[in-house]
Amino acid sequence: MARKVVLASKNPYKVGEALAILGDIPGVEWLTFRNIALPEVEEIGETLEDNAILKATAAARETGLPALAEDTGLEVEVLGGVPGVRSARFAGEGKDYRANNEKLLKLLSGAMDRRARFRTVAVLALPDGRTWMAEGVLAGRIVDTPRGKYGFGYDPLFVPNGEVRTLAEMLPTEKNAISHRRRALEAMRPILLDLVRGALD
Ligand code: ITT
Repeated sequence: MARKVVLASKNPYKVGEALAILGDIPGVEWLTFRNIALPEVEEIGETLEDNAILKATAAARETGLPALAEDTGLEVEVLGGVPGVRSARFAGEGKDYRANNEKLLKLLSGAMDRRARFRTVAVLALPDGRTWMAEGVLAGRIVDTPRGKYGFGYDPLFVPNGEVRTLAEMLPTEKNAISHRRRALEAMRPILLDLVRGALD
């Protein structure tokens, strides 16, 4: 019988990417916000690590099932790591991607140093309180004007190192092959395989 694992994110873009990355694990039945009620979690942590733990442990506790959550931030070098843990509400509450991008471009106008990185911290939590954590980083730079129609959030502004296209100009399969999210979630694969074969019971 397949093991149910909760994907504890309310962001449909993130859920789509996570399923494209980990959806192939045999023996795991993923439950998402579409078919299970997720707890309201205030993301009050000061770090991505804190918020990922808050989301995963709350979901595992409330559902009684293993839960995987992640928190992601865009860390801009010249801004000292901002927006970082505040990436979702950079321009205020409401997660308006366009307003966030405009605010970032304004802060960076005239800046020569455009280096930035996406950082994802993933946490798998079991209902008994055990947790596992992994990080994934994608380094790149911020362009002057948004480009591309794929992805979400800051993707139209971010060009990974070694690329000329923004993440939003890359096909979803191309983004998912190299992304911060892929790197963090892929590190969870061995633990999920252990879970499926009963090694964590
Ligand atoms: P959950 O907490 O429910 O998972 P969320 O959207 O609140 O969803 P985060 O707290 O991790 O997720 O917010 C991170 C924000 O950073 C998100 O709203 C986007 O603006 C941005 N972001 C995250 N991953 C991204 C990616 O792969 N590409 C571009 N922007 C991203």
